[in-house]
Parts: sequence; C-alpha cells; structure tokens
Amino acid sequence: MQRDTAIFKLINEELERQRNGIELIASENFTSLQVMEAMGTSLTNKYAEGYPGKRYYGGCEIVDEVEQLAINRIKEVFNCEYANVQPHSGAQANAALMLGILQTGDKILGLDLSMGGHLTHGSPVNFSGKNYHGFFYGVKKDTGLIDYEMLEEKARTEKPKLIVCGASAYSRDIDYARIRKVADEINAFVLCDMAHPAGFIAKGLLSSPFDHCHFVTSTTHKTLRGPRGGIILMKKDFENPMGLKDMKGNLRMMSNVLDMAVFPGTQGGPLMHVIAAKAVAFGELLTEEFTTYITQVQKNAQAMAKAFVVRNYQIISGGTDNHLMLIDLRNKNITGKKAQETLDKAHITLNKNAVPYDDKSPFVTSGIRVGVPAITTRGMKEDDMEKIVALIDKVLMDIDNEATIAGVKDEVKILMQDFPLYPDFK
Ligand code: DSN
Repeated sequence: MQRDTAIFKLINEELERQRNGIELIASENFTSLQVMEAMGTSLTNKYAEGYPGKRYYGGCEIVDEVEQLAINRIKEVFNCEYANVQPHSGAQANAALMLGILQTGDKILGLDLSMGGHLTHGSPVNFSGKNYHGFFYGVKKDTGLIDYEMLEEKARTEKPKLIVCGASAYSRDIDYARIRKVADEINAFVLCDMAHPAGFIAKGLLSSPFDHCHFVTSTTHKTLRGPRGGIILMKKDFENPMGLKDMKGNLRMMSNVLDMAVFPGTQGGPLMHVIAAKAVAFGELLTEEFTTYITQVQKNAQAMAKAFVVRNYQIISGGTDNHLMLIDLRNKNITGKKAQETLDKAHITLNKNAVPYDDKSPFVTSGIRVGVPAITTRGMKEDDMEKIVALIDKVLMDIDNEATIAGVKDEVKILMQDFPLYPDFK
C-alpha cells in the first residue's frame, strides 16, 4: 500500500507549528516521547471490551497486564482505592459517572460555564444539562472567587443529587471540605472534576479533593501530561446508596456501578494503545522529575501573572494558585476574539474566554485564558515568562499593525529555538 503522504505531510506541519510557537492553551501540554510511542503501537488493533480478567474477547492476556499497570500506577499517584482508566475523555468520564449515579431528570449543581465552569457540569447544550437538570453557582463579582454562599444557598433550595466542583478557567484553589459539608446536609454526592489542577493535586501543591469528594474525574492530558483521555477515581469504595443490586441480590459496590457505567454503559471497546500511554504517563507522575516540573509550572504561572499585572492587565482574582490565569481585556479595549486571532498570527497560541459577568457573547468574549503547562515542559523558567508577556503586550498594544505582528512572530521562533521540542523527531 502507498504511504499516505498527504496525512504525514500535515502531521509534520503540525509538529513544526508546535515547535515554532508559544503554546499557552491552559489545557494543552507536550507528552514525553515514550507516551507518544506507546500510542502508535499494535495495541490499537486489540478489542478488549470488559476489564482485566473479565473480557468479552480472547487474546487479552497482554492488554490485561497493560490496563492493570495503568490502574495500579494511578491509584498509587493519588493514594486511592479505585480507578477506571477506560474513559476516552474527561467528558466521557463525567458522562459515565452521571449515568452510574443519577436518574434522568435529577438535579445537578455546578459552576456556571460563563464563570469558569465546564460544559459537562450541567450546561443546557450538553448531555449533562439535557439528561439532567442543571443549576449553577458562580464567582463573586468583586473577588473573582467561588461564591460558596451562593453554592450553599442553591444546594439548600434546589437539593441537587450531585454537586460538581472543578473548573476550566479558575485560577484558585477550591474548598472541598466546605462543599462536602453542605452536600451532606442535603444528602448529595460530590464530584470533583480535577482535569485542570490534577498535576498539582498529585504532588500535594493544591488541596486534595480525595478526602471530601465521593468521586474524582480527570482528563489525562492537561497538567498530568499524558495522552488525551479520561479517568474516574474514588478514594474509598462504598456500597451504592441508590439501592442497585447484583444478580445475587447484594448491594453493588460503587466501584462496580462505575465500571458498568463506563462499559457497557457509555463505551464499547477501550482504546488499549491509549491506556498503554496512560500507564506510561502515570509512571512518569510517580517520579521526582514530575515533582520538579509541576513545581516549576506553579512558579511560572505566578511569574507570568505578576508580569501581566505590572503592565496593567486585569487578572480575575488578582493572580493564580495553579497553572492558568484569566485576563479581562476590557480595560485595554480589546475583545478576547481579536486578541486570540491576532496572537495566533504571531504564533502565540491561547484561547479567548468569557470572564465572569461578561457582556460579550461566548464567540467574542472579553477575555483570554493563559496557561503555562506546555511552555514549562519545554524548559522555560520565570524570566522567560517576562519575555512572553512582553511579546504578548507588544502585539496587543499595536494590534492592527501587521509589521509588528510579523516581527513578534520572528522573535517567537528565535526564542523557542532555545527550548527544543522532540529534537529526536526528524
Ligand atoms: N477543552 C478543555 C479546556 O480547554 O479547558 C475543556 O474541555
């Protein structure tokens, strides 16, 4: 068969784009070479519906070991009793979790998407708001911090079956104990979707949701720096209070409910090549090298936030505890859309983002979200954050000047040559 040159040409172009640009999308990262290698393997050929030791297909003895290694490693990372490593994505993990513990029409309470929440936390355009009834809490207008009083009030009046915490564009730590307290009052479950801060939680740099939340979901490709995918975790297994019984009439353990919600509930065959790559990434999480990396992510984010503030950029909540910051550009008279599109031309990649109480549509927005996991993987340090903010400022302050943009694009390329990406790939 002829090699598909059209696709491989595009793959090479994408690698060059990643190499030559400054990647500031908060949810992206660069995996290690061995994580990518694991994905491009014969494991993609294998059907393995079921779980290790309980499959619906023959020939699963090797992939069983792969999946078990992934499970064991991620349980060790977060010191937890249960892990399901099969969800194809964070959205799939949340879909399965909700299918397992909720009935259609049940109420869920999550952080409003326009205040930093996520689509799968009850948005009306998502399964989570179509199959279930979404209610929302927000952040305070003056501080940009989660409005816990509002969360408590909504919880007490609406009595949701599930409270979801975790966010896509929130730069501060979360008070999980406070959320659990009100959940216990109304007999609700608590889910923490830790997709963004998971890498910090793994190394104790941010509060852990595990002691307070019944369930924890995550993607594996953000601060965990693995392949694209999802996971579902529980600190401790427990008997399901919904009364779901097995064939012998015994109450099912929640681990069994969740496993069944992933497969056969919401997915078919697991992506064994991705699970192998997850296992590799989870092994990397257990190393001191990863501790050094994620500590540097936090230092870089703080250095970057400081550099923006010095240039009079308005960071929601005034700074960051994690890897990202949300910047309100209204005082600069620039929309998020215009900023994203113009910075893209200079090969600085980030995303437009609604800011709390935004007066513009989600397609335009008043803000940008900036994250440092990917550039930290490339080896950048605090003084490089200064340089990047200076380049962003140069573009934004002269936003219609094509010559300035082209000049910054050249500066970006030169800067990034000092931080090689996959140098062994030719
Ligand atoms: N796309 C993820 C993010 O950027 O945060 C959420 O789905």
